[in-house]
Amino acid sequence: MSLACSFSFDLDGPLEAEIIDVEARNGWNNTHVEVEAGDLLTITYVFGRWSPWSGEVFDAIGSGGDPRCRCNVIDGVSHAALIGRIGDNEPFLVGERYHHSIGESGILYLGINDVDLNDNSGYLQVKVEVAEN
Ligand SMILES: [Ca+2]
Repeated sequence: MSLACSFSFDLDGPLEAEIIDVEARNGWNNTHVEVEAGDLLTITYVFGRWSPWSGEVFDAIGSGGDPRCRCNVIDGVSHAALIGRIGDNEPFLVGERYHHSIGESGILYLGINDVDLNDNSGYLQVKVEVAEN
């Protein structure tokens, strides 16, 4: 029996991967990851808990609750969920995993779906991977 030893990984381009802490108190955390339109962006929740108010903690899915609450950055999305934004473009839900080809170029920001940051605490650790097209 012989094993073929010529693996050929035909990736579309270099893969950049970073582990980033997203602080609940910071609003939009600058990941310093720059993406370009057409890149395949993958954001994966690794671990951590954060709190949008004292007394309760959540992960990247957030608290659920009333999605129409005025406390949210993105209406209709779980309060305290992990959200993202590229440059000054419209924010989007990340949750536990985001995996899409993106249509915008700029710096990636990550944050909590919460407009009142003063009573927040904790952080989530996430993995950000960018595959260039
Ligand atoms: Ca809050």
